[in-house]
Amino acid sequence: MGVVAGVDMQHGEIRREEVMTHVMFALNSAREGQQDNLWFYNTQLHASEELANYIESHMNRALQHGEFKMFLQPKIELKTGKLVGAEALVRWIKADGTMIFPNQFIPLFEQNGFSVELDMYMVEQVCRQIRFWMDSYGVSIPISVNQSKLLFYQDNYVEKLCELIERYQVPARMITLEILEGLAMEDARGLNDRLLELKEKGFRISMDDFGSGYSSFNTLSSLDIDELKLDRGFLMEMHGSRRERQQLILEQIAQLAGKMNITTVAEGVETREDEEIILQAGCDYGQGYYYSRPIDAQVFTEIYF
Ligand code: G
Ligand code: MN
Repeated sequence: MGVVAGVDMQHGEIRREEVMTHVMFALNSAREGQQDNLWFYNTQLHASEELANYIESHMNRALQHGEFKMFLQPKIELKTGKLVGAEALVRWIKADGTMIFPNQFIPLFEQNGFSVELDMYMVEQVCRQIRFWMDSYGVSIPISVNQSKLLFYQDNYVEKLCELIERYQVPARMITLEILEGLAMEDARGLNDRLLELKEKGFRISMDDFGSGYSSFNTLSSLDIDELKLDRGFLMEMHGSRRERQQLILEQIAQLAGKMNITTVAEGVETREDEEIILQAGCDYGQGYYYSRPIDAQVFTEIYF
């Protein structure tokens, strides 16, 4: 099948070299996208390529210069309304104050392997924060941190984590490691061995975004996890004719988890009605905009400590 590339001239005066760049770009895109053999250069396509280039050529420097900031989002106990923990979420804030969104850089970092470094950096920030709270207020709350599946293929992963909690003198039980259930599909037994090792050291394990992809109850039976985070999709589907069924499913999952000594956290609680739904369903904790957006760690401290 032939490839036809064209240049959309609507963007005004384009110099000749630029036209060539755009044609080459359109050709490349056409070759990459098998399904579509007619491609026009468009500015959006170019912009996303440029952003990807920027991200990959600046990520190391950004890490060194502290441009990756830890934001915290509270986790609330539904029965009491009390703060019981927080989730650490990374934000890339450039020197000029503008932000690059996680959905723009995380997928790239998963591809180029940078997630390994960034995630360990975040664990370190979490340790620092817990230490700071303990020193300044005599109390602390546990923090959850997202862990890329790439980490589980690193031989020294557990050692590195232990080194960090040792350095900051933070009890392992104050740290919850959030993993995605997709990991279990690849090698459930290998993964569970790792999880058991981590649990033996005292870390808590949480399964993130449960119910979002090809979830399977097998993961629940084969993995020794402490917490289930129910994907916000559950709450998003909670309307109209689907509502009763969704409510039933949520209830059953919460009940099953409870019987397995697994706590449940509902994600994406945005309204009072959402909270009512998850409380009815028997979930233990809630997280979402209804309580707070992820906020700068310092602001979080001012509000909650
Ligand atoms: O995959 P994980 O659950 O770790 O991702 C959390 C993401 O969801 C964060 O980027 C956070 O900003 C976002 N988030 C947190 N609470 C809410 C919410 O109530 N509604 C929506 N739409 N997004 C949320
Ligand atoms: Mn998470």
